[in-house]
Amino acid sequence: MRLTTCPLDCFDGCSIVVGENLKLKGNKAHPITQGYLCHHLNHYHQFERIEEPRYLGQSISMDEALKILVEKLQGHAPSKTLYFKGSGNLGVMQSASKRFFAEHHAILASGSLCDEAGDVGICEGRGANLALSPLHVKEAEVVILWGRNPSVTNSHMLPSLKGKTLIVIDPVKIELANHAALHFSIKPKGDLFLALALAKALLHVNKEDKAFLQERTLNFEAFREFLEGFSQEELLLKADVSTSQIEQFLELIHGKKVCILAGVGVQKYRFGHSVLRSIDALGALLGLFGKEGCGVGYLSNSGFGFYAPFKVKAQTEPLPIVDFSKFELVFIQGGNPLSQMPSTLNVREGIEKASCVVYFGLHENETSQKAHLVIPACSFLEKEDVKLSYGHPFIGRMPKLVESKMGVSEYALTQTLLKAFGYTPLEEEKTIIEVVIDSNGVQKEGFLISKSYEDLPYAKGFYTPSGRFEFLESFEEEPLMDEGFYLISAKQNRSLNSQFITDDYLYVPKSLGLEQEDRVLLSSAYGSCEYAVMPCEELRDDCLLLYSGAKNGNVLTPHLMSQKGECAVYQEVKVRLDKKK
Ligand SMILES: Nc1nc2c(c(=O)[nH]1)N[C@H]1C(S)=C(S)[C@@H](COP(=O)(O)OP(=O)(O)OC[C@H]3O[C@@H](n4cnc5c(=O)[nH]c(N)nc54)[C@H](O)[C@@H]3O)O[C@H]1N2
Ligand SMILES: Nc1nc2c(c(=O)[nH]1)N[C@H]1C(S)=C(S)[C@@H](COP(=O)(O)OP(=O)(O)OC[C@H]3O[C@@H](n4cnc5c(=O)[nH]c(N)nc54)[C@H](O)[C@@H]3O)O[C@H]1N2
Ligand code: SF4
Ligand SMILES: [Mo]
Repeated sequence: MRLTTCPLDCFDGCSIVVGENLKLKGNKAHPITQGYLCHHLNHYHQFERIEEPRYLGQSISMDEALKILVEKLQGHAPSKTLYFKGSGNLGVMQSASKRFFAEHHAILASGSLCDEAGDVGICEGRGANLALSPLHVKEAEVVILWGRNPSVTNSHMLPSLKGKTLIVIDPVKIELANHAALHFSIKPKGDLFLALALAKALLHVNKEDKAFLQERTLNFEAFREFLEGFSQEELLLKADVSTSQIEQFLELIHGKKVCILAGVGVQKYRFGHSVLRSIDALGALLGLFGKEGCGVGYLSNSGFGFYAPFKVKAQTEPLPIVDFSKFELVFIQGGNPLSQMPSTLNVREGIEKASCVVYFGLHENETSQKAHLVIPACSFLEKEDVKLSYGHPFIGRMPKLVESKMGVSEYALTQTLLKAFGYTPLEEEKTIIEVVIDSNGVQKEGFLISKSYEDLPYAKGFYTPSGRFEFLESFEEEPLMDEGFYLISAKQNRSLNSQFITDDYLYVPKSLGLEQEDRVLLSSAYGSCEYAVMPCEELRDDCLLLYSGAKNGNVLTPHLMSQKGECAVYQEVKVRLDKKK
């Protein structure tokens, strides 16, 4: 039996049995995968790959492509060369190429389009961001889905939600809201205020976990004073939640084992780090950390505790707002910035100014279409790698199972560049992988897991300098001034961001009276664009929704990044809608 691991950007890090003709099946023996995969991997071989390298639209050989890449790197100053990596494949070896670009003194795009703002907030309070795996959540009695949509983004969590009391906090009535005991149809960007309102209400009825606060937190009294600075009315108004809903919430969780599962939805705003910190503060008041069946989980730091073989020192530019026009040579690996970065018009203008754009990826997309040099990558079945998951502690080996007929691996491309420039070559790839695994891996019940999870997360202490949980004591609010609708961006079942099958509709509330396929013009401070409409009942009246990966999904999103974490802030914007005649 040949085993590998799904490379995609997903909580589940599925273990895969590879059969004849590379047929992919979920590993039945794996505690998380439980024998099933999702749409992306079930149909993996149906999606067309880039089969040939090309330069200026002409097919060329791989040798020629790599030769041109070397010439371009020699012909442009390192300070005018940008390295940009997306999240098409989350294997550890994907970052090998960073080693070359750092040694070459090129500029590296840093930060993320994804979860970094929230990660900073969690690290401020807990010192490290550990996962709550489905095996942990299974022991809970109440699960709060806070801006996270497991039926789409984390399907291997679903078995652990069966029979639990669910509370959903989401401006969209997601599928699981139909099975929830309570759904806060929260106003977008209202989460920090809701978390503070719940904290105030909990203290008011004297239901906080006093022993936990005394023994395991640093600055509870300062947090209590900070809370006193807000009126409950004001907080509830900002979240658009009623007092009776708050009472219902407290009743549902009272005396129960509670897991809060937070997603990226809550932190697509400038103060995203503070939002996660406020949710964590509620978790700490309830004493949820370090206990069976309890906790607060987010997208964790998958590499926590492991040796990072490609950690480099380099000059950086923040990725979400990087100005491509400042560069002559742009190297893009495993990403599709022309679809996925915020503020597409800005991105397009910048990319069009660069004299050479290199796209190194698996599939054709908006970015490959604009690239001068296109280099096909190996798929995950065609190269050596290892996956550390952001949703559970299992380590997933990814051995090379077949020779590639068309692509080059990130490792091989990097070795070629290092050699051409006379830099020190990388160690053997299998050696690098074993060193990473050995640095923090341990066998448990027949599976390799991260040592950081031998005990329950945070059971032995927090990773802060004080060893205790640290509450937030301030935040900087930046209200959305513009009139108009909130524009929600969420994930969709059949796409993985812009990969696979995207859904291009603009979802609008039924109350607008629009019909399916009606055309509307949306405008924001960052651009305007026409969309075909799909009315839907699941949206608040003040919200519109475009799925991640939708055609023109980022024309209206802001050219901004989070206060901390160099993270994109897709929802820090309001948009105007005009019906086309
Ligand atoms: N099928 C599929 N799975 C995926 C992905 C995919 O594209 N497709 N992408 C992967 C990636 S890259 C990531 S980062 C994860 C993300 O996983 P999730 O965090 O689950 O993903 P999202 O759909 O972005 O956001 C979750 C929810 O947040 C809600 N939301 C939006 N704004 C707010 C708000 O202001 N407050 C609250 N409370 N909720 C809000 C949205 O309506 C949505 O239901 O999923 C991964 N898994
Ligand atoms: N409007 C809006 N925009 C968003 C989001 C949103 O919710 N709304 N979500 C954001 C989030 S959370 C994320 S994570 C980003 C993701 O944004 P990107 O990182 O750009 O992700 P994808 O669109 O999946 O594109 C990944 C590319 O990687 C390539 N690829 C796949 N496997 C490999 C490989 O093994 N090697 C190489 N070299 N290439 C490979 C594929 O061809 C694909 O084109 O999008 C962000 N953009
Ligand atoms: S659920 Fe996630 S990890 Fe599992 S096969 Fe699908 S994309 Fe891969
Ligand atoms: Mo993401």
